[in-house]
Amino acid sequence: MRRVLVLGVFALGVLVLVGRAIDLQVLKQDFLRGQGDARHLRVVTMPAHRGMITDRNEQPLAISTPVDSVWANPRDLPLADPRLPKLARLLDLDHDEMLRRLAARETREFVYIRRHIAPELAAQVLALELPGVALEREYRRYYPMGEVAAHVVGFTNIDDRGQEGLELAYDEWLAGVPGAKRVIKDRLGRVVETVEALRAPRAGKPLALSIDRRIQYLAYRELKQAVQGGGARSGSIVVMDPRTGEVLAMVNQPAFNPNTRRNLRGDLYRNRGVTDVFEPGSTIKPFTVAAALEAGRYQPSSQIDTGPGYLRVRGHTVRDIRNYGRIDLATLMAKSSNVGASKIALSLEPEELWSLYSRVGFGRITGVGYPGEAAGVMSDFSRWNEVERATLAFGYGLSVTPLQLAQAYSAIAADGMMHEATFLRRDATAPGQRAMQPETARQVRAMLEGVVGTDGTGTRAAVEGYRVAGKTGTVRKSTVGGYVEDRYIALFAGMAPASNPRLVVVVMINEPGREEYYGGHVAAPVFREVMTGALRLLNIPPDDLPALQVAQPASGGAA
Ligand code: 59J
Repeated sequence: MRRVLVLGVFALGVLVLVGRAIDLQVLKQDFLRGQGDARHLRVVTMPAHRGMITDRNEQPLAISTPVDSVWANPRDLPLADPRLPKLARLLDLDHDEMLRRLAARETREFVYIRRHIAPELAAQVLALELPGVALEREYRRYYPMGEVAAHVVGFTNIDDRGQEGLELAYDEWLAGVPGAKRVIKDRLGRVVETVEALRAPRAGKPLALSIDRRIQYLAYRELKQAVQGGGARSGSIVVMDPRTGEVLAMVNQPAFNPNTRRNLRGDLYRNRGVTDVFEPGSTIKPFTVAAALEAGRYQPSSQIDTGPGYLRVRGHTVRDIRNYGRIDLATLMAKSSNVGASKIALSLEPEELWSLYSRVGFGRITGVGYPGEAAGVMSDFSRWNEVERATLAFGYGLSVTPLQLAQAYSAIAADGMMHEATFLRRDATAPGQRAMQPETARQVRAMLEGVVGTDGTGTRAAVEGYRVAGKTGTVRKSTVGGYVEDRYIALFAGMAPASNPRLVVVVMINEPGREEYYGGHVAAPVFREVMTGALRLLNIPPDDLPALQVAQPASGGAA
């Protein structure tokens, strides 16, 4: 009985509410609307200016410029108004289509007709004096470097919110907070008077990136030429300051223009430098050798017998392209002996190798704060069998991003200190973490100079006047069925000036053309061009003056 009573009271309440709603929405609608028209008191939002993104020297990479958006209150706009076709023509819209949109939203009070038009055009729209048609001030994002910095910077959507890249990662910082004011509008929807400012817009903050736009452009140009000119599938370049971890340039191919985006596909706008992983192959050998030196059981002069050019490990064969016989660690590096690297790894405790790889950042994200960053894969040493220990030593069975590789090479460049990678300008030098002993880093660096020397695999990476240390890699790509014969990744990772490295450059070319696919042939020359230009742009003094003096008489004529 009690339940029936309670339900009855509820039902009555609902009935009353429904009745009131009908009363307001249907019966008194005209009255209320009339009241609204008479006062036309409205709260409008004031967009906040989105912070500018600049390179490290305050050069603009993303700027917000004021634009106008045309909107209508369909309740105030008679669709038969003879000025509507004119409006459609002005805004380059299909007249019938525009009417359909308005008719479909006739009960709303706010419908965009066309967004982001130039102020001059907006003035012509206003001059039509169409009832219920008004303008709204908005900001449009413009990217002065276009394609060149597109992957790093990312982009916003039409509502000025970050969608990709750093625009997304730092959206809150950049966006600011929109303001609000109470205004009186006339019948045309124009603001006649501001009654009160409820909240001033708080402008977004500017963001200074670590990128140097000159080096960014240089890397872009060289990569585009290498990938498009060489018929490669894709590619990435990372330029890093090893003393701070700052990314000075990051470019990818294919690319896209963030100012004219249409039918954007993920494979165009993906920032491969941080999202795509690959097996590092021989570019990992410096870290295998570093682990050996750190273990205390090897010296740079230690001899390793790589004969007869292959090594059988539990039914698996590790191969070199030639039989190098007994060689020291420098020769192992210069010739890139897989057998030598495997023998070293098998003589170490698995944890010793894992620990060094881990200290230089493999298997975990860099912390650069980029959306979608990949961590790569490195399994725990407790599960490594002998075959894995051997192949991990020359870069198979783990995966890395180009950014991780640059960060790891930076540890060799910075005498063993590793600084977390960043896309933001670092005004004070971060302390960094020790990845290896200073002596180890210097010894490995000396060996890497041999790679670029006359008998190494990386001679095409040499830069006149500078000592260059680096490593080539030619990696067969793996598929579900195993490693394939005809698809490769060509790599070069290196640093200069080797006596006191200021720059680390990683070049990754994915699936180069059929004829030329070795890292030493495809990636090393790109490294040389980028490194040469960047050293010059940063006024970094040469450290190989004897070579410079020999070169001068030849180019300068009689001395
Ligand atoms: C190679 C591999 C695949 C994976 C071999 C490249 C292995 C291997 C199973 C044959 C091309 C090729 C785990 S070679 O990077 O040794 O950069 O200038 O892809 O060996 O065992 O036709 N690099 N590359 N190996 N796999 N598995 C050399 C070397 C390297 C060079 C040249 C020639 C390979 C000097 C690679 C370079 O250092």
